[in-house]
Amino acid sequence: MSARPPVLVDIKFNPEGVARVLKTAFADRGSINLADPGHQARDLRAVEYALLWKPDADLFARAPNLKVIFSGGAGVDHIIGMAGLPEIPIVRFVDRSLTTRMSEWVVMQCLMHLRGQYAHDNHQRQREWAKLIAPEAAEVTVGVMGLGILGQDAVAKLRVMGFNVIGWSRSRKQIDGVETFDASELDNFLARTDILVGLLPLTPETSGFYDAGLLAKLRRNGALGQAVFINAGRGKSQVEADIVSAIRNGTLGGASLDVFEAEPLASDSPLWDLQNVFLTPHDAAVSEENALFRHVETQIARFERGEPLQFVVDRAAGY
Ligand code: NDP
Ligand code: OXD
Repeated sequence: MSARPPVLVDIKFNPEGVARVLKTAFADRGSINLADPGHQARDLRAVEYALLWKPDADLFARAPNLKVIFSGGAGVDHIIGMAGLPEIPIVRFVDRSLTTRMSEWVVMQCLMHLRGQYAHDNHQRQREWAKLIAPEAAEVTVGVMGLGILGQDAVAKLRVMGFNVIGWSRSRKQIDGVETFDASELDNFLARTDILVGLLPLTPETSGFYDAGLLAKLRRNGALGQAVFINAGRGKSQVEADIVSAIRNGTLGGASLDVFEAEPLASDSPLWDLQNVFLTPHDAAVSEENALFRHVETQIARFERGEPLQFVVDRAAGY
């Protein structure tokens, strides 16, 4: 039996972690890691499987015989639209560890806004003993946009904390105890939402979506007395100039952003200095390498046994 071609890995994150875990991954076929200078000039023509995160622009020209593309993350906007993208399945990363991490981040941000954590941090720096009386979670409605793998898990965990949770997605979902809205009911959904949580993929429809017009439709007379915007989907879905204005003019009382129009966020962005705004560097839910490579191994094994791949992207929808 001829040797199996190695798996091509072109991942632009955590190069040390990727190199370390690759030593033991894909034991039956090996790998070509394009982050390794010794591999960069390798002939990729025989390669059948590629695991990619923000791949080089010429990758598909160099690897013309791919059978399946694996995304190094849950999102695929870094691949969709690339020149020369072949008409083959694209499998995104879906994994318990990633989902759990995202829900931890979402619940933490909602609780920080609920409990006035920004004000508490300031008081601590000033050595001030200042009690804050927060509403109960049940008095606050969190509206989750995107009810996919991540959105549905976040909804469940926000409910455990006692929040009133509602959800919005392209097609309506049935979730016990949660009022759901479809794409045509956007304004109703926004008018009921005190804290908006964005967990949408980046597609042509969601590009520049969180703008001044949308933020102005959020409820501002709820228990928090202000609307809050939280986004961990994709930064290009938000108009940062509008978020800055909305915070400054009181349309928003606070925000939490993990993703940005351009990453890393420029050091002169006004976002860094805004009151009641929490920023994290796109690490709400990182792809852990062991889990990622295991997932790719599992999917390759399924594919080679003739079973359907899981988590295949709908190319027409773009996610
Ligand atoms: P899924 O594909 O499982 O879910 C996407 C959800 O968004 C679906 O409910 C879908 O609706 C909805 N949606 C898509 N387009 C629209 C639209 N135009 N209008 C209304 N709803 C829409 O994705 P995941 O939950 O796994 O991940 C979501 C995103 O989170 C990723 O694409 C990625 O961008 C981001 N992400 C960010 C990370 C971070 O660390 N910050 C980590 C991982 C992911 P429907 O159900 O009807 O199809
Ligand atoms: C992802 C991400 O899409 O990390 O997985 O943003």
